[in-house]
Amino acid sequence: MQQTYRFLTADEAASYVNHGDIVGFSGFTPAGCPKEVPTAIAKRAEAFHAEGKEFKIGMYTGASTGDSLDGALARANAILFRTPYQSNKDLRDALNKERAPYFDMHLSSIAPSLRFGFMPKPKFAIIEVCDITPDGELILTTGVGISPTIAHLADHIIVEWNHKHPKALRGFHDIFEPEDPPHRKPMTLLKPSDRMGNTALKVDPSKILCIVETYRDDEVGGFSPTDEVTDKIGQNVANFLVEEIKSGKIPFEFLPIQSGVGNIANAVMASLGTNPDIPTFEMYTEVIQDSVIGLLKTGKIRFASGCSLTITTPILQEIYENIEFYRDKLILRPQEMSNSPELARRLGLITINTALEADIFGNINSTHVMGSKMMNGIGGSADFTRSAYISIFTTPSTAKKGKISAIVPMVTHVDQNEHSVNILITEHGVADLRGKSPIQRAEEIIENCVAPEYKQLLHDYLELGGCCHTPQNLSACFGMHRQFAKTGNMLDTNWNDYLDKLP
Ligand code: 0RQ
Repeated sequence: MQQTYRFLTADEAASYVNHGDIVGFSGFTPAGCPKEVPTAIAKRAEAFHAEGKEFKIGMYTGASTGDSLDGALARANAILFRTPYQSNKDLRDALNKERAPYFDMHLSSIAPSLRFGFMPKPKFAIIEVCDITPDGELILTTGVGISPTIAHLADHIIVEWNHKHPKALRGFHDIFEPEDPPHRKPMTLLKPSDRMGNTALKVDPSKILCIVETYRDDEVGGFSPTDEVTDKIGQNVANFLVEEIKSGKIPFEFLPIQSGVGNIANAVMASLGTNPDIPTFEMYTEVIQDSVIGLLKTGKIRFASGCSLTITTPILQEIYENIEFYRDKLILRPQEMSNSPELARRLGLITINTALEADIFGNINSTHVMGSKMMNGIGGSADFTRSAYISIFTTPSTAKKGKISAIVPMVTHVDQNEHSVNILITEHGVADLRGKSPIQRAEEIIENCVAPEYKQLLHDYLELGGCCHTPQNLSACFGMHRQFAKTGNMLDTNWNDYLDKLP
């Protein structure tokens, strides 16, 4: 079917969205997210609120988004609910103050949960494209996210045609949506560069409500320069992998790498890139950051499969100027594929993600500061960790100028548990948790990963006389956190203050 589309302004498109509507947004991280219509919806919400009327929408995204989406809607107090990962300061503030009900989900689970009817289906899908055909072929931009599923489930599709992205992006995507059980077939990829889907997202053109044209950069922030700590963490990761190859635990031809987001992840990739003993490699990951592009250019990375090009504007511009160089080196897929546990296990991924805190027994908290305050969300870390060939977590050994130890007796929130975490790495060294009992893991972590000034405190904790296989002391296990709340410094902890005074 050939369709003649209506071109509207962002405000005109937003006028179709009403209080209580549920909206799915394209993209993954700020890459590939719509920018004009979400801001116009936020303006509409503010106008309704000024008249004393309610206006809030339910929001599904791929992961975090840009400020003109999450930031604008959070500031407008226009969020009925929001899932999954987020990293916008104003949204974080809103959800921690309970102004924006938020639930955190594994990124691979959003699209199937919508199809299964576990969550209400979206009425609108707002999708950024770099091209569209009259028969409903959408060429996505830098992030795929949950676009295939929201486009297929929504009643109406609003297209943001962003001319900043070249039409030549056609060919960089591998768009596939699996059948649901009991009709599910295997995802057939055997290596990161295999394909199984289409280059375009095919939708029913009669569902396209309108097109809003724009010319806007992705809102990807820059990275802090690496510092002594992140450099050391990166080197420790690289050296660990080199030793694993030498010992034959990782095959000599190496395995695909998954790496999370943020400053530490960027530093880890830089170290893998410069270590001469790390062979050339491929990535099967969710977020392709600036550092990966540098390594594609040097040839250290041969191929990168991801869900998004979360790339700063100057580097993205450079990609677009040399787009043919990247055509056989990059691929973007829906997060149901990029984060598929089935594929992570089959491809044998080495997964590298970041913790806010870890405990001495190997449990990881990546999301909740002091057990309560949501940072960003679990993202794809568990999609990969549980199915990895080797799962690695990295963290600086301390935070807040040494007043917080990132390694504590018991994490205040569990995102990954001791059964899934193989390796913990800080700037001080590597704890190999494989094949060790809880007490052996605790000794390995304290010896190799904990900051020197916290070692005795944690050794003493192990001696407190907690019972049994995992010797937690239930009176004292949060003593370091409670001490931070009291004096602002975990180093002041005296275990005697936290033991029950039993008769
Ligand atoms: O706060 O900026 O106020 O100083 O936490 O810490 O060191 O800048 O770390 O940018 O690499 O982010 C886990 C949040 C790390 C991220 C997390 C404070 C610290 C600082 C941030 P300030 P850094 P990064 C990929 C896969 C989710 C799981 C994952 C993340 C701020 O990597 O969201 O990997 N991961 N998913 O001072 C209190 C502690 C602390 C602490 C650090 N123990 N207690 N505050 N901080 N440790 C994501 C996707 O799937 C899209």
